[in-house]
Amino acid sequence: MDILLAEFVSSFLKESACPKDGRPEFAFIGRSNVGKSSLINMLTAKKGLAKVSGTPGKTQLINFFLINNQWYLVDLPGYGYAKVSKTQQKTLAAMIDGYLRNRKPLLLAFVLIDSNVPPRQIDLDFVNALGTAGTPFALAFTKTDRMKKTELERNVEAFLSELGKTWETLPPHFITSAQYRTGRPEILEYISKLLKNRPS
Ligand SMILES: Nc1nc2c(ncn2[C@@H]2O[C@H](COP(=O)(O)OP(=O)(O)O)[C@@H](O)[C@H]2O)c(=O)[nH]1
Ligand SMILES: [Mg+2]
Repeated sequence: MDILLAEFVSSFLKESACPKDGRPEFAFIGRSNVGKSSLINMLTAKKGLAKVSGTPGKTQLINFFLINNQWYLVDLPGYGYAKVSKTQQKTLAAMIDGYLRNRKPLLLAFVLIDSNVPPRQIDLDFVNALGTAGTPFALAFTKTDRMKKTELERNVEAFLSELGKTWETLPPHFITSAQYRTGRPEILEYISKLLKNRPS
C-alpha cells in the first residue's frame, strides 16, 4: 500500500465523540517526545501533517487523519508527560484508556518505544496493560538512526525480553527512523495485510 491521500479530519476529546462511519483505524501512541509526530509524517509522507514539536505533551487530543479515503490514522496523546499536573495526567490517561478499551473500529495500536534508551518501566507497564486488556498492538522502535547497531539491538532485545517475562507470544515489532524512512514499507505492508484480513 502507498499513501496517496492523507488529510486531517478533526480532534476529539473522547472516544464517544470520534467518527462513527466505521472505517478501520490504526492508532499511534507513546511517551511524549518519542517521535510520534515524526513517524506519522514519515509514514504519510506529509511533512507537518502531525505537528512535530520540540515541546513534549502538546498533543492532548485524539487526532484523526483519513488515509486513502479508506482508514483512519489516529494520533493519541502521549503518556507519562511529567510536566503536566497530576490531574491533567489522569484526564489524559482516561482519554487514552477510553479510546483503546472501547474503540470498535480499532484494528491495531502501534506503541512507539524510544530505541535510544534501555527499557523504561512506564512503557513496559503501558504495553502490559494493553496485553491484559486484549488490545491488539505492535511495537515501533523509534529514532534508530541515532544508535550504533549493537546498542540498538541490545535495547530492542532487552525490551522484548522484559515482555517475555510476562507473555508467551511477543508482539510484532518494527525498527524505524523518521530521518531515513526506515520501517515505512514494513509498517504500511503490515497495515495493508490487516486491512485485507479483517472480518467484514
Ligand atoms: N534522529 C532522529 N530524531 C528524531 C526521529 N524522530 C523524531 N526525532 C526527533 O525527536 C524529537 C521529538 O519528535 P516528535 O516527533 O515531535 O515527538 P512526539 O512528541 O512523540 O510527537 C524531535 O526533535 C524530532 O526531530 C528520528 O527518527 N531520528
Ligand atoms: Mg507530537
